[in-house]
Amino acid sequence: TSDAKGKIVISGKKFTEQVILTHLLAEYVKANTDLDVEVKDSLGGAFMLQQAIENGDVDMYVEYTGTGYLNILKQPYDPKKTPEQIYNETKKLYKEKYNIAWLKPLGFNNTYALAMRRDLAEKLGVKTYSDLAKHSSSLTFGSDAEFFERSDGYDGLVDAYGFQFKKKVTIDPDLQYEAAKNGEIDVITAYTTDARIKKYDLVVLKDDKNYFPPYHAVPIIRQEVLDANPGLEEKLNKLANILTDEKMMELNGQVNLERKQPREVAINFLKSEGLID
Ligand code: PBE
Repeated sequence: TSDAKGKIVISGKKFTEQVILTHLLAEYVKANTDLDVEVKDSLGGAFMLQQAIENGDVDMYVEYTGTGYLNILKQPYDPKKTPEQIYNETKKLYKEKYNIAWLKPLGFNNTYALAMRRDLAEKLGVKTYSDLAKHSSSLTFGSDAEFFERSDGYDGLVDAYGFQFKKKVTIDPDLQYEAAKNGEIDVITAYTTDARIKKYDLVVLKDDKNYFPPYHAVPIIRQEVLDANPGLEEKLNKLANILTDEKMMELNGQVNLERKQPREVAINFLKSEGLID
């Protein structure tokens, strides 16, 4: 019936930051709208989320600009483009192709970064990806399964820098920092908002050929849901710029280092920002 409460399904990918953001969106929508919120956290990777939002199993989740641009839209990356250009083009193409709206960015950039133990990096004198290429044949490389499949992933990276790693390892993205610290893997694809980089004293190397694009986090939502709920877009856009790289890293650390629950971290953050009571 027309007076039935509308429903919204909020989802996210399967790593700590995404679980926090899933709950952040869900708690914000619960507190600020009449919608019934269903949470489907840790659904999978970018391709699975895209499929789910395209067929309407999911209404909203947080995607990253470079991920949408290169992997979903299959656009070629030109490092001369600014983060704003990448955002604007991604937003436009998603609307045209999928009728999915990109809202305002949350304010942080979570890029991949090759990282290694400080003692190893110093011993080899490695500061940049080009330095790393000279030593790659004696080093092991680890990343999550998705990275080996992505357009901005392993194959392109190896082409760009001429890496010849001794061995490739697939590992859960939330376990790679520990594996690097313990010496099980030499080089990992760290996510730059992960608090374990600092905690474990890993060195982030410089992507001196600008292989990786910007990855600004942005809530994306089916346009039909916005059309059915006047005022929703404006409310969701109050989340614009509520985070920074540092703040997101701190929230990730509350889960990964202090063992807090992602939902509790999201709720406390929204309260501290005055976005929920
Ligand atoms: N990222 C870096 C990836 C994972 C870490 C945010 C660009 C992504 O989910 O697309």
